Amino acid sequence: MAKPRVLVTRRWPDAVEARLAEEFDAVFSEHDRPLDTGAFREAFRDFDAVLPTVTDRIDAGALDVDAPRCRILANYGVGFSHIDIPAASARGMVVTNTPDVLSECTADLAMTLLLMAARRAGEGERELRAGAWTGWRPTHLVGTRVSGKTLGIVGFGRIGQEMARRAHFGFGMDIVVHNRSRIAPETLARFGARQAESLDDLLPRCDFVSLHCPGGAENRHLIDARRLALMRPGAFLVNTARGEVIAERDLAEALTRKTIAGAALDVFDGEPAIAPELLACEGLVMLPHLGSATAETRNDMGFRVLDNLRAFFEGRPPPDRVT
Ligand code: 8YV
Repeated sequence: MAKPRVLVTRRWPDAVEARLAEEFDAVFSEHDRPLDTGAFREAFRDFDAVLPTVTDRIDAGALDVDAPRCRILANYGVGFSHIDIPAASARGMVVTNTPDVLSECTADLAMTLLLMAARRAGEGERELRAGAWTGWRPTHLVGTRVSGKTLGIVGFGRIGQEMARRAHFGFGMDIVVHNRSRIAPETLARFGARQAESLDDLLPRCDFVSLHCPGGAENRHLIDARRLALMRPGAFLVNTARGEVIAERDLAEALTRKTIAGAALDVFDGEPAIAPELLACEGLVMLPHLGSATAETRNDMGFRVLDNLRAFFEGRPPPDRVT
């Protein structure tokens, strides 16, 4: 039997590409750039599987293909708000993702961002590299203590729980969570956490707020001017989830007016373009979507995609089906 024809839209780690090439008739992106609508339509006609990433916007237009050959979109990443799931389902395509394997590294990065913002690490490094450091003094780049403070976690899935573990056991933080469904008391107890009645109830109680909810239409601008105004004046906001969860203009305004103390972002609405308002915020910490960017995790994500493909083409249910 011919091997399934598989399109990999970006370059993946060598070990994963080698395995894909062994097990499938795999075609790897020539240019390592996001595909456009036309390229996707062609791919859905020519391939049995397409393996996209967060940079591939697969909307109803891209999926507007009669009788596509493609039967599975095996996404390299846990978030899938870049794929129009109902449109993919209507074309008979299964969608899978890569949960679990990136939870720890993404939580590590969220903790890094939280610490960088609180301790003004980005400002300090920029000052030093600019040759502007004049030496130690008691009032120089004084930040905010992290240990023992209250952390609000928005979205208490796998990544949110790993964040809670780090913050509670590593930094003695008090954890409050907001989640769209009720979290079992024994799960909360594992992280010394309690669940807030609502997001509006959580925000005023926290010194730090870290976002770990999905993106997409349902959470677009979940953090807007009204909710930023509910945060404490000394509070910090951290986002390793999706850029669209924050109304970026409102955040820039809150930072400029100092109605909150700071923020740290790994994801942006419309990335890789960064809103000029954000770039103008001197104390804002920004990283280029590095949440899962470790060699170990990027390999594990790839092998997780392989598990899903193998199961699908052997007629078994793919373990990480999202539809
Ligand atoms: C991934 C992410 O690296 O998995 C996700 O949802 O945000 C990132 O950490 C990226 O999405 C790869 O597609």
